[in-house]
Amino acid sequence: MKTVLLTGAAGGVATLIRPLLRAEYRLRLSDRRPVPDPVPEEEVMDADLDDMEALRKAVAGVDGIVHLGGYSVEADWETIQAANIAGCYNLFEAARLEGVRRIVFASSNHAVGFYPRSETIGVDGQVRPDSRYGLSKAFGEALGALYGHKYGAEVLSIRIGHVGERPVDRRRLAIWLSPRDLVQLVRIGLEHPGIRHEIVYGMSDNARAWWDNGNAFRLGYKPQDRSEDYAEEVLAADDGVSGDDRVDLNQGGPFCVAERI
Ligand code: 15L
Repeated sequence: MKTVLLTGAAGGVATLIRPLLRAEYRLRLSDRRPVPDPVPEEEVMDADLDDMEALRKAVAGVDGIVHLGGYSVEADWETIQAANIAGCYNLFEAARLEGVRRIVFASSNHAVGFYPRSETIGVDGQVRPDSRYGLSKAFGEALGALYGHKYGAEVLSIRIGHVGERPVDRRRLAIWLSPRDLVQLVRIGLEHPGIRHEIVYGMSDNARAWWDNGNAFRLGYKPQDRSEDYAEEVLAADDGVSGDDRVDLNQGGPFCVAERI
């Protein structure tokens, strides 16, 4: 069994996928916060993303890293800069110094949130961040490209939509990602041979999608879950109208106007 470091292990996304991942991988969990309910097969190693020494220890000896750590919504620059810019750099650098090549980076749809919902986008266009948070995710993707092409890392950046057991509102019908579909993408990132840096969209089989996920399909992704199965219920509960076109017409939704979320 390969050993995989999961950063941000105390967060919501990690908590949803840990039970599925540990069926396939020996997990090492790190976070600055206490990790809830570790099981005996999971190894917990506290590591703050600003502590290189702790990060190198957390990274040493693993076969791959799933980097979910950092700040996961919009915030002031100091917070984003420390957690998602410097923190992400430190993680990639610790991996390089410890000889760990495989990194799955949790990017976000907010790296491209200012594309209109009327447009279907792939992964080759310009980034169009909708927030400081989205900007930091674009930075993380660029780090993946740098470390892949310059230092021989093998990086998959997943532009995650919204991970949950089910889509929770109209916008999320387009961008929902089930936990087991995320695990499938993570597996591709950890196992697919011959990648340098690839970007895919983290979404399930969503009929209302704004993203062309051809690159994920090329790498073997076959999503198992469909947001349309929940559409009737979701649409009845949410008309998707906030009254602000920047929110309602852009892919990033509320991140397009928020200073903090
Ligand atoms: C994200 O990137 C956030 O981490 C998550 O909390 C959701 O808000 C999601 O985007 C979204 O766009 O719904």
